[in-house]
Amino acid sequence: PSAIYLKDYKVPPFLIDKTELTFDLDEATTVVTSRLHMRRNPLDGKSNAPLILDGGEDVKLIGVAMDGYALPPEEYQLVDDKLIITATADSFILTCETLIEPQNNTRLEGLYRSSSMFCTQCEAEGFRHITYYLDRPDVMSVFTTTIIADEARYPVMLSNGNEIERAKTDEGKTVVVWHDPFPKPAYLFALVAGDLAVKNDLFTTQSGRDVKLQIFTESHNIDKVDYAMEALKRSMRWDEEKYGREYDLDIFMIVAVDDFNMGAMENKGLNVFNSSCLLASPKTTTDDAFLRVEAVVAHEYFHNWSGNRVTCRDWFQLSLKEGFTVFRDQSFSADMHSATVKRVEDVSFLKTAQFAEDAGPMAHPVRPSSFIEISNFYTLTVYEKGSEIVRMIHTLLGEELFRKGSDLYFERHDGQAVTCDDFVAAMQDASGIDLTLFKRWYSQAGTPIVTVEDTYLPEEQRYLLTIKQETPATPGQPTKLPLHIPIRVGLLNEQGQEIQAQYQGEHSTDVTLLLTEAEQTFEFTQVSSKPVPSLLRSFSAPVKLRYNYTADQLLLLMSADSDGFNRWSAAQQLAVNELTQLIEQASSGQPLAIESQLVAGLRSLLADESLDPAMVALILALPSQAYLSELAETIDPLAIRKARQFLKVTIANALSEQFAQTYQNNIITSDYQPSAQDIARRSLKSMALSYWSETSDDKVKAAIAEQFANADNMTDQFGALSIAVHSAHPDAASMLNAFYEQWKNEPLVVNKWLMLSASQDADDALAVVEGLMAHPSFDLKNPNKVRSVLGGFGQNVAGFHKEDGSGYRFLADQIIVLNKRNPQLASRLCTPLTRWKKLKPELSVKMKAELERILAEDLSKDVYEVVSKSLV
Ligand code: B3K
Ligand code: ZN
Repeated sequence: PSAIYLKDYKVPPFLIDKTELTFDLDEATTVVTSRLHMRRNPLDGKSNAPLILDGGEDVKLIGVAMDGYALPPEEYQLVDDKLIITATADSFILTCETLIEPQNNTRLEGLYRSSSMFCTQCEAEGFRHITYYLDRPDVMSVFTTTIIADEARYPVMLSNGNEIERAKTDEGKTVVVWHDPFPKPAYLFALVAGDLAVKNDLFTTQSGRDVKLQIFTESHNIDKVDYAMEALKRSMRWDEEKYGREYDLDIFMIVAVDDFNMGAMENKGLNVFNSSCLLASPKTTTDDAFLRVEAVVAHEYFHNWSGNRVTCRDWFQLSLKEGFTVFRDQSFSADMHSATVKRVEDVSFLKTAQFAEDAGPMAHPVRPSSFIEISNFYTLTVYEKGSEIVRMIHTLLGEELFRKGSDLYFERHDGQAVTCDDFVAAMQDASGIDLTLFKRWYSQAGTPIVTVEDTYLPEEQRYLLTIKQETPATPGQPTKLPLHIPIRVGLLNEQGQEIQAQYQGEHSTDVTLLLTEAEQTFEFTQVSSKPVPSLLRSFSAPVKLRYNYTADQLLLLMSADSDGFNRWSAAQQLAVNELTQLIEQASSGQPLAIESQLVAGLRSLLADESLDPAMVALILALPSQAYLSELAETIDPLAIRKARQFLKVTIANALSEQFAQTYQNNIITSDYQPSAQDIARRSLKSMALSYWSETSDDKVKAAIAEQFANADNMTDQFGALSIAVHSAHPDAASMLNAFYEQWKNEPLVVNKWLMLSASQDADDALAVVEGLMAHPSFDLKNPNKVRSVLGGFGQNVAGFHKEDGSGYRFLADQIIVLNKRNPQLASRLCTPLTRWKKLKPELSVKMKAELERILAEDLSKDVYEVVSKSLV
């Protein structure tokens, strides 16, 4: 397989003004007929370029005609899944008839079956598995879709836009015609047919238009869509208020499907969702999952403008729509709940997972310059770091100018397929702020390391911050240039009060320093006492900050910083410092011992009743195994686990009574609500229980069992179960069984059971996981199930990282099995193996050997790209 490059971009030689599709759906073969109204692209300039249409090995061509003339075989060629026609007029109608077999489509790209329905997934290049087409985002066309099916089995037949016709064929089949007036690329096409239940609602837009809202699911799930419907309406209102964006069609539909490769898809007017990101009910859904449903509904809805009305010119520009839309959904969730909590969660995820990606063999810029398989570039870098870039623009411009910039962007490019440069240009033109240097963030991979040193000059009352930046080399980018980095800073005195210093002639307690060079010194004046700097407030840039804080300074920031984010950040740093010592001890076989300063900080934290319980819970959460692995020079998984466990037990024993009390104080007696306040209290309650479970207090075992048995909601029930499993509660095994028996008819709950079961610490962990894959509830065709078991196993530190390499071998075996069946899923599963270079040598060689074994197989492009790049 070979790479394609951004620098080779050329405009399409042909355009498709109108696309008319007819699907004759059937269990055995589906016939797709397309009528494409095509013409040569005037911007291409060449008058004789051949017409080259994209197809797939699973698409069987029956016939092709031009302006009604059926082309004989010598007038076209089929080469490498492409249909090539050499002689064409300047404008013509191309008709193609193809046969596909959705029931055999295990890749879940193109048209496929999930349970008893037909559904589609076309982004990025799935449409070519339906029919021959110019399957690229800069070819935008007006679609009319005719669906023919047996109404008894497929009473619901949906596509993009509005339903314009419904009739019967002579054979008694039903024909439904949909028309979408907005030109769109093929990746936004969707079709769904099935026997589905629907929930209807209505939204009145700011200009007074009524939009019909519909959510479709299999009938047994229709009682779980109310929350998503409300979230949709909140999203629609928010986009009007925050961005001035109104919905544009008369109908907006969402369909839930069980077999789906990712979270959801923003097809125009017809979003298709993984049921795990749509269905929610108190008894079956945890708080986290409620919040995720709300965020994903919002994200897909927001794409209607950032993605659909203005789309990407080519797939290298993916972050144009994804980074911006993630920023939009993060801001929405922040407005709906607590902004600080949301920021901490997002940053914690970024620093754990995106930083690891950016430091590994698959590191790439937010706008990659090449790829082998685009599906591999739906990454944390494109999404999450992409969102951080938009957030930095927001920080540099301020709320008002940012809005002017987004207004200009939507107005200027409505109906177009554009680039990340176009986005930045609109922001720059609307604000007058020069973003030329800033654009390096799009093209340079790797996480910058920002090192801060300070000097206080008491006689002159001056305070100097010297800040250096350096970005480590990444694959293909050995040298790096300085970036434009906004660093929000506040200064605290030794009592923890904010210092009103002068910076550039102005008094402020919170300034944004603009770092643009490799090294710069920033000067504050009228600084009356030696400050403790609060650096990178709200995580104003996606960088690794280095400043030698003392434990006392961190304790001060943790208890007194006016920036809530930095209070969390200080606690994390303190915990990281202590864990680093412990990890070293564990790695070198010493007995573990620590004089923990963190304990004192956490004691006052638990005593402070003015704090948001959700923030207290976040501050109590020790840096994760994954985050500590990211920070480590060399990863010793078991040493990290041991160190975390040791610190957790130390804290638990020191504060045992406080945890017991905090647990009691946060029991909610009223009915379950997924509201910010209640979610916050449940999260603190669960955190307290988790610490408390590490003590020898004999009351805690009963508390866990009682919460498990009597919970009226999944958050509490599953919370108790997880704590029981991870603290080796004597009833853990019977609780796991009871949980399965109770929920075996709810696949999304069974997934949680699979994940937890796969993650449990046991001598025979691998056998347990193999057992799960043979369990009647498991299904290799269902990506959620595969991810639950293998994802759970990935968190099973002792099982996955077993010295004999059996954990790695097992994962590699699964990747090999899935490689051909579902390349996208298989490729995602490779991620843990791509970290082999950082593992301690004994494990590293074993992991590498598994990658080599995979590489020796006949691989899909997806898996080939990740595995071969990881071995370089
Ligand atoms: N745009 C889709 C992702 C499609 C992934 C294709 N491999 C979902 C989203 O980001 O909203
Ligand atoms: Zn998206």
